[in-house]
Amino acid sequence: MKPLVFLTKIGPENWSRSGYLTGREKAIRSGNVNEEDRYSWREPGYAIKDEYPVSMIDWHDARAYCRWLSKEDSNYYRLPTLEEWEYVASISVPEGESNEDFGRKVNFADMSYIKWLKEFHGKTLKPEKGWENIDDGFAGVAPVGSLQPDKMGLYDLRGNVFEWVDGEDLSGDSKGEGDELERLWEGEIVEWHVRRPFRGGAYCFSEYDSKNASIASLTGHEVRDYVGFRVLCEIDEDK
Ligand SMILES: [Ca+2]
Repeated sequence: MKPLVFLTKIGPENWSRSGYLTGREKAIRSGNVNEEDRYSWREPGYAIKDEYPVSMIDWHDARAYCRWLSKEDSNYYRLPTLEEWEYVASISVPEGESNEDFGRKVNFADMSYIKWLKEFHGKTLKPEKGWENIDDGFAGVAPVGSLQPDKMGLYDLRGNVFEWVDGEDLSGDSKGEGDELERLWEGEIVEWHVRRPFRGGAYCFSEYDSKNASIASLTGHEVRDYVGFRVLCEIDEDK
């Protein structure tokens, strides 16, 4: 079996090197989007920095990036499977860890976010008991590597932005809205209606989601400003 390495979350600089036009960008260029769909990875709704994790990338975009990267390099890159991601996540947070230690590693909707929500949106969100003093200083997305690594040495596996994983979300009604036809998209057949999973929590979700590495899903062409991805490298030792 080839050694597998979880790489860090992909950032805008990595992404832009691929020269790949995302599904959302194509839709914007065609002029066929609603006002609320005008956001893309270049303008997710906040000013991006190279150190941020990229977001507003759909599941098929993320896979296309992996294919591009595999051609650029002697190793093979892909999204982690759900099982691989779960296995790593199960080791990454030690049992009995204090809220303070967890807060040093994970960017979730802690006090920074709660204060920002109050100041800019007038919304009151009460922290859960025991989490009132947890504040990483990031109300929104944090540069990758700002916080401490987990037990596996990984940054942001939980929190900051969710991560796409390979597979289907079979937990509920797997039929999403939208085009149900299969289409050829960037070299692969796409079933648009199949819901694709992402995991791990995000800067705007509670500590519960990051603690539990929550799973959610979107259809393969949907994007969110709190969903990004990391790639898994299969190292070819023969090369
Ligand atoms: Ca935060």
